[in-house]
Amino acid sequence: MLNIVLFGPPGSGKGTHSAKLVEKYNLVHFSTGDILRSEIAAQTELGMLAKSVMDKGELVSDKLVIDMMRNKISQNKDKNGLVFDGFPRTTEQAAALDKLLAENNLSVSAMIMLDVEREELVKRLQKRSETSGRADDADIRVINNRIDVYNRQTLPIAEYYKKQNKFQNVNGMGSIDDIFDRIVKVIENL
Ligand code: B4P
Repeated sequence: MLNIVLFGPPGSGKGTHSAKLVEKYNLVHFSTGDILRSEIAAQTELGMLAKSVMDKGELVSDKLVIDMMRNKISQNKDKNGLVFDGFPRTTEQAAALDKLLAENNLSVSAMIMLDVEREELVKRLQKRSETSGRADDADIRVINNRIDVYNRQTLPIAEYYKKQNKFQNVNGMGSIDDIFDRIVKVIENL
């Protein structure tokens, strides 16, 4: 199975390239951001807990996110592969993902990091706010906080995957097609 962790700051193109990977390799897509937003839309207890945290650009609790992913993984262990978009976001989540996969005799094939300059991230998210209806895209202070939270809490995971020899850095600047070609090249060389 091809199990890819697509990694990078908010606005780096994780959602965009996950969709393309799903199409090319017939993978199952897990976006914790999308799952949380659908819980909010359905006004579930989980959604209510997550909403205020997400609106501020902070991270939802590890326990909540890990519990949410447990069933999803076991229900899809016989597919072609999985693409994780926006998960893990903390070292604790990275360790939990390894454990959840191992329980199903699976493992991460590679962690692919999309490297994008801060100025470009802000530009993309502000542009998306025109159509996304996302509160966390609409306020420049929240955008900046999301990037700071990423640098503080999420970026350290790169070391976790480097130690496992699974870390792959991809230049995330340029056109979507060029970036996707770079990602495919990494996967074909695994
Ligand atoms: P997410 O939904 O994951 O949002 P994100 O980090 O902003 O990334 P996203 O996938 O949306 O952006 P993308 O890079 O694809 O998370 C939202 C919130 O949920 C978090 O802040 C947190 O509160 C919570 N959450 C989610 N997962 C969690 C977890 N595991 N633990 C705790 N909390 C969690 O793309 C952005 C835009 O750029 C798009 O509009 C796209 O069209 C554009 N774009 C992409 N590539 C481009 C390119 N090359 N050129 C121009 N534009 C491009």
